[in-house]
Amino acid sequence: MSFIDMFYLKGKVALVTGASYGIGFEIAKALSSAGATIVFNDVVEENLNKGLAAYQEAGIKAHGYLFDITDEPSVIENIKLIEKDVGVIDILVNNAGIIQRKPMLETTAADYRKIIDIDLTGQFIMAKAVLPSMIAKGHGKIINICSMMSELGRETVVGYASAKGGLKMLTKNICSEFGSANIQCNGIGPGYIATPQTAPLREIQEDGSRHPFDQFIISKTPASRWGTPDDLAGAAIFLASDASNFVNGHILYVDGGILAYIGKQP
Ligand code: NAP
Ligand code: GCO
Repeated sequence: MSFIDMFYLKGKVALVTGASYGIGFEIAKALSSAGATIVFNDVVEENLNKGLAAYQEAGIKAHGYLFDITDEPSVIENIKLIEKDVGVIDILVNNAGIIQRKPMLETTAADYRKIIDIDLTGQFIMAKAVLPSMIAKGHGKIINICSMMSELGRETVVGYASAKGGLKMLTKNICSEFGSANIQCNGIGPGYIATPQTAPLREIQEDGSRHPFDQFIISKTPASRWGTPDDLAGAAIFLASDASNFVNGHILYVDGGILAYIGKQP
């Protein structure tokens, strides 16, 4: 297989969830640059429309669908629509997700259930919805967007870390159950990436100084910088392409070295 053929996604349909902006949008752009047809969803119509405009501005004819990844009947209905409108999904990127930052003792069971529902159960629902057609087609790629919190805990993100830890094991389980059907299910574990989700952690303080957490992440990252969503492009193309056909159940951390590093001495 030539180098180009190994990474080329022409003829492949990629569904990236929650990809109107942020990490999902950049991953979708990357897969499009490798030749894939892009489908994405959002749960807020206004954001879906903004996403469609952003893809158009980037020269990408993306197909947008409005549905909540936690609503299984709606997911099933929309996957059928996508298969009719665009084609069978070859690549699923489970990107959609939320975070809630609150001390555990202030986190209600309802708070916790909501995070688990969106950041873990939603990914299960999406994978279950696309797997039958992937199996029938004889191949498929599922990429779950994990996190530093798939490996590490930290105060105030108990629900998120529980979900992302579970997402690592969902990835390994899909690998185990469907590897024989030529389905590869892997994860991307981004480090700290500058997106709307982490904007509160990077706010400039009243005295003009950087947010304490911002300074903390800089000290914990060998690359001494936050990641940007396009830092994830290469990993996404690799895990979506034939170049990774013998990679399965793996979480590829794209974190600037955070997980390898004890942190800069204060
Ligand atoms: P983001 O900017 O908050 O974007 C999240 C996207 O998910 C939004 O488009 C949002 O749509 C969508 N979404 C939320 N709930 C949904 C639902 N129930 N159904 C469908 N779509 C839904 O987040 P991000 O920073 O790009 O992160 C994307 C993924 O990477 C998340 O899974 C996150 O946990 C993970 N991650 C982020 C970082 C980081 O540092 N930023 C690092 C590691 C992992 P609306 O805005 O319309 O609600
Ligand atoms: C937080 C951040 C992180 C990032 C990401 C790191 O509050 O700690 O939001 O959780 O989103 O998951 O990999």
